[in-house]
Amino acid sequence: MPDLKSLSTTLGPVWPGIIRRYARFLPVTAETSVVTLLEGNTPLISVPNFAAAIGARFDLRLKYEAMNPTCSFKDRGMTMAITKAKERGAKTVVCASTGNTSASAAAYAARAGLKCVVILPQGKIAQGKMSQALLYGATTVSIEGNFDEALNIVRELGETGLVEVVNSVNPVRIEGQKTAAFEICDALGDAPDFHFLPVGNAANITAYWKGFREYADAGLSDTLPKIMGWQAAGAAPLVLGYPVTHPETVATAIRIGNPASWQGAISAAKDSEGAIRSVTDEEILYAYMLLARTEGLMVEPACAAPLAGLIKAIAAGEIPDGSLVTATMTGHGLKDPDTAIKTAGFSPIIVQATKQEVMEAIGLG
Ligand code: AN7
Repeated sequence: MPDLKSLSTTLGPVWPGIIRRYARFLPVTAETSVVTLLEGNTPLISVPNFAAAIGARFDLRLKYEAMNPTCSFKDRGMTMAITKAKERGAKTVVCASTGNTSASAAAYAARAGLKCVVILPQGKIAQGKMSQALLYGATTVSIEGNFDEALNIVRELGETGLVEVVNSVNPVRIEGQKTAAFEICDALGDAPDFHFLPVGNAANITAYWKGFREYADAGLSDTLPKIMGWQAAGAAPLVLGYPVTHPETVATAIRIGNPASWQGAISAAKDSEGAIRSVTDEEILYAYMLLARTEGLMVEPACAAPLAGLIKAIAAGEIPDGSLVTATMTGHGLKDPDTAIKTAGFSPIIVQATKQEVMEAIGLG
């Protein structure tokens, strides 16, 4: 039996958060006062049951970003954005959001002692995300409009010079988010053959491609993956080639009609020899439930877009046998309990508090 001291040695040093871990790739110095909730270091989970269920003859691993402090990948960008906002002496940060950016901004602003304002599309924010913004204490404004309109207002607020914008139009957000690609390479010893992810405002696909390239340039990985981005069919401007005025999808996280990082997304797909495509809400919800029921992994609907995309890519014969495929699960399923309950398709069985009634209800009576 190892004693406690050698056990803690085996476990290695405490994870310091993404800025300290990957400082050499980020716009920080030794003097930077880092605002962190120890985000990053999320698991890369093998999903053999799901892979078998969709007929995959390759190794599939999910980067489970739900394990970040606010339960989405946004924390990687937000530790950077809030660190830099504080460094510059900002007092107030502001963002537009489909829910996860606002949850993350509100949390990191609370941590940093900054005021946070979030602008949200009314009625289109999943309940878990709304609960986060409110409990972290952000000034929360719902507009009678969509995300794209909220982002336009935020850009205008930024031009007043009175507030610091922490949407991904702030380039340090993408710097933080690229660290997820570093972690995938660290876990695998190289880049995967394909990387699948959902696409909304298109910062994350831009960030992953930047991260994979920087790691290869630094000699820390040998290959580059094909980047496969997936939009919801009702909100697929990058697939259509023009902005969508009234985006609609059950995956409210990616209900975005005019992505800010449009060009970054197109370059990622083109330069990596990947693609950006779309899947229907029906396909999204099928993959969402299949992952939960085959692997016990709960993700939010947006994450199921790349999973549904994978099913399509398999059908099209696009993934060679024996490939190594990764996909980002950007946010936790608990963010959107309403869609989970609706999609599950059944309700609890209500019975009297007796053994007999319970036995009957579960088919043993
Ligand atoms: C779970 O929170 O845009 O393509 O305002 O929450 O980088 O926008 C969220 C986006 C994917 C898309 N998955 O990433 C916001 C917001 C989840 C998300 C995306 C989002 P981007």
